[in-house]
Amino acid sequence: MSILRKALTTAALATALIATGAHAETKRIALVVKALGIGFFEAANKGAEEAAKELGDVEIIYTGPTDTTAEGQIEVINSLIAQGVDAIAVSANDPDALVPALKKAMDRGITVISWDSGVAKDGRMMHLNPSSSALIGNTIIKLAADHMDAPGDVAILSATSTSTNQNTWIEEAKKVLPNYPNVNLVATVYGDDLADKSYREAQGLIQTYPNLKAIIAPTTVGILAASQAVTDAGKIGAINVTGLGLPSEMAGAVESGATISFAIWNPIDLGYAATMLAYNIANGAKAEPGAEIPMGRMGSAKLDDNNEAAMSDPFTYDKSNIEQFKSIF
Ligand code: RAM
Repeated sequence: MSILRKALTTAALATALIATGAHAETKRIALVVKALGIGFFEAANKGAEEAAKELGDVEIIYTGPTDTTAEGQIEVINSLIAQGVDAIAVSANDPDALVPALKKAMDRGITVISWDSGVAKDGRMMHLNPSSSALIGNTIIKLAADHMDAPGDVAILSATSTSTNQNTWIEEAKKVLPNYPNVNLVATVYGDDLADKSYREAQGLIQTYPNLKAIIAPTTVGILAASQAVTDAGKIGAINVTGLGLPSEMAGAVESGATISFAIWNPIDLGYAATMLAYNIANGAKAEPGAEIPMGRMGSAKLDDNNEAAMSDPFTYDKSNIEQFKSIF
């Protein structure tokens, strides 16, 4: 080929790429969250954007329904399929209800993973847990027990009744109850990760159980609402609110004493890791038992027999360290 011909061919190719927007190589990864407006997921999105910046050829589509329903997520997923995104990384409001829509996505060649709150095996290629579920279950009970010097009533304020992650953690928490004789679990109620419903459910617990010593909310929305309800009821010091929260949202509750301590993993890291996994699988990494899929600065995810992996351990926050973390997430 003459030099002139080659130059022309290259120019023609460049023109063609510009004509298609030169986006042929860019991966569009949708981060589908339980609902918009939840600080935990906004922090995860920061991590997803960080991963996209590092990778250079990724566009993040941060999306989800306005409330925490499976129906809302199915609509979102169908629209992502219509848009022809490259990957969907979902935190599910229900383990089973999303499966048909996600199967359809996979049939069309879209990479599908779940993270945070899982989808049943048939509906995703892999699932990224934030930590070991057994460890989280034990942690939330221990957080309550550590501040009880006598037996007392304890209640759980969860997210939705179909939420995969909270249901798994509660199941694990119940298994370790015999190790914590002071914890008398009296009820589990659901605030649906809505601030007002969670607040009302916490108020209901305070009224129904006069000997309540702790409320465990394994949800960032629930723990914040419960600490507010305990504060408004004048019960600081009598009822300790604990569970999983964000330092940025819980600093006031720790300061007032409504919450002595709580735990969480880094949600920015979780969004970052989920994005890295979706990207690598979309680019050909095989999600199969035993595989180790890279997650950038978070190391790699080693898949178990269910194609699941865990990111890192939760960390406990209290008066001694919350100031340091409240500006981060
Ligand atoms: C809420 C959501 C999320 C959960 C955290 C702890 O933000 O329910 O799924 O992981 O709490």
